[in-house]
Amino acid sequence: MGRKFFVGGNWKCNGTTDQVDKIVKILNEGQVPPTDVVEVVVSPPYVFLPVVKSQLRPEFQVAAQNCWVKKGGAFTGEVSAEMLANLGVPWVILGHSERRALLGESNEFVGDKVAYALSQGLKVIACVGETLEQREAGSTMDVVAAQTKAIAEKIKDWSNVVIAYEPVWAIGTGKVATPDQAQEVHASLRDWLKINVSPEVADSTRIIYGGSVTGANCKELAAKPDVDGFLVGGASLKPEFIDIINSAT
Ligand code: G2H
Repeated sequence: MGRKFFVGGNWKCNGTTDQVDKIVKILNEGQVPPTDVVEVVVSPPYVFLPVVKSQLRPEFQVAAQNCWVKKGGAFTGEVSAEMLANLGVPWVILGHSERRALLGESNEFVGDKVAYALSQGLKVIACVGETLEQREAGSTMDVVAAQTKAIAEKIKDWSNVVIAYEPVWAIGTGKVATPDQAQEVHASLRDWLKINVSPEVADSTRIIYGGSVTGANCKELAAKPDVDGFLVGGASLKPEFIDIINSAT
């Protein structure tokens, strides 16, 4: 299989310059496995990207938490994929459920964003996931498949895409999915890719889990065959993020 473990830290809308210094220090001093074992990407708010990129240990990369859907121009308040590429920011998180829910980003809009970011040379962490209502209605896989399909319709090359499965009910709630719940969706998503994209893409695309991942629950989740890493929110601001990186081994 050979899918390298991937750990992303999504800082969301958090941090002051002092806090950023502290987090970077923790990241830089932590003992972690080598880069052939785990890929680590941290995602500070836009304003801190240049400073974090310049101070972070070289084997860790940075990601933006969003970017505009097309070429920059008269779009007040937006940041374009070209700008991120120009700053040497290699990754971007797109389609996070907080943006889907709070800012009304549709599946199609997220698909367009993923395609445009890839076209500008960025790598994408594309987020999918169902709400509690959708899970209880038995439509988890329909929802996740529709979100993935909207991306699949817009892109051909999946080599620079990581899919983050983040059940909305588990995000920031302390209610982590059980390892079996995560494995079930990851395996179904991989099957979906096999049938609808290609067996090669299904085999090589990393599907990571996000939603209340901590130092305490990461090991069991990481042991599941289709869990290829994590997208971590709250715990990525704390020293336990180093433990989560170490769950790669
Ligand atoms: C899910 C996750 C990071 P948290 O959004 O993307 O956040 O770990 O705080 O649930």
